Amino acid sequence: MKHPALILLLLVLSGSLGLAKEKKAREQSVEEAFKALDTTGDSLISLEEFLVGKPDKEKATADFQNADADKDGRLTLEEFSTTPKRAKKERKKKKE
Ligand SMILES: [Ca+2]
Repeated sequence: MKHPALILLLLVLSGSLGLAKEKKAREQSVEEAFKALDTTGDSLISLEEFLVGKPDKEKATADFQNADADKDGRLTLEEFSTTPKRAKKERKKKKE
């Protein structure tokens, strides 16, 4: 005999576990994308590395320059992973 309440609880629990996993997976995939781009393995992405496999070099160069917060011509994992947030903020600023 099954207990509906228990099943519901299990569903809720597995749902929130799934969300936590998803968040972790997202963080991991950013790190993985970073590592995939970092062909020299120095934990920095140069513009040259960043452009590998990007069909639109002009747009990719602009993205790179947006992400390069300290303008040293290389992206750290931090700069790389915070890019979407900052880009969103800048778009908002332009609208105002
Ligand atoms: Ca930089």
